[in-house]
Amino acid sequence: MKLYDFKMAPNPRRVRVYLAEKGIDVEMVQVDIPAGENLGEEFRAINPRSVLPTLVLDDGTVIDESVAICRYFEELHPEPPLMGTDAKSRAVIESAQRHMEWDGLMSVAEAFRNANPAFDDRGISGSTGVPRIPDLVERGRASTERFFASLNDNLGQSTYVAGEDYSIADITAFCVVDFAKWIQIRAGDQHPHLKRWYAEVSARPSSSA
Ligand SMILES: N[C@@H](CCC(=O)N[C@@H](CS)C(=O)NCC(=O)O)C(=O)O
Repeated sequence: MKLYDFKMAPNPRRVRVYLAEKGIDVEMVQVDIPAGENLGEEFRAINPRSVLPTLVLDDGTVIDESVAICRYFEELHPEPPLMGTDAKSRAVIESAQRHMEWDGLMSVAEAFRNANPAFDDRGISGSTGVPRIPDLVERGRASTERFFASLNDNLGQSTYVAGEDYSIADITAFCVVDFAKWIQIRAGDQHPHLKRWYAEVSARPSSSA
């Protein structure tokens, strides 16, 4: 089994943090996104979508969505549970994790990619042919600010993003909050609950994965 990874990118980081929380070791192969290695022939033969992370199982099966990769390991290594333990907790955690992804990760990515000339012909991750739209930068920044406010409210109601237990929703949120530093958006005094939570999750050993 091999996990194609890129240390600097937020989606691969979600999977690395998840694996660290579980104590699972997987062989990793670095694919340099800024250098365009994910767009080269060699990686495209493995994954024509050109995205990371990509997990390749020993039988050749390719899984290239972060949460699907985590789901695969969750089934094989249920302890400690990071995706819920029964119908209700699984649904609540999945819902919260999607909020972190759609409202948070996509917003930061929109502001980051559309501001960066390196992505001129790669406005959306994956292969080329999708123009960057600089006008979307402000929209991405506004929706990131909205996300920070709503995450702060969420964390005013519960210890963790999806309730009283640490879960994959916290992993996505943590990676989003760090990714937002790339667009110079950080938690401030108006986000006391977010700051309390961030201090705790960033002290976990998995945060350096
Ligand atoms: N929905 C995918 C998104 C994967 C994704 O967009 N990965 C980025 C890195 S964070 C990527 O591979 N980008 C390649 C590129 O921009 O060329 C997931 O959750 O894993």
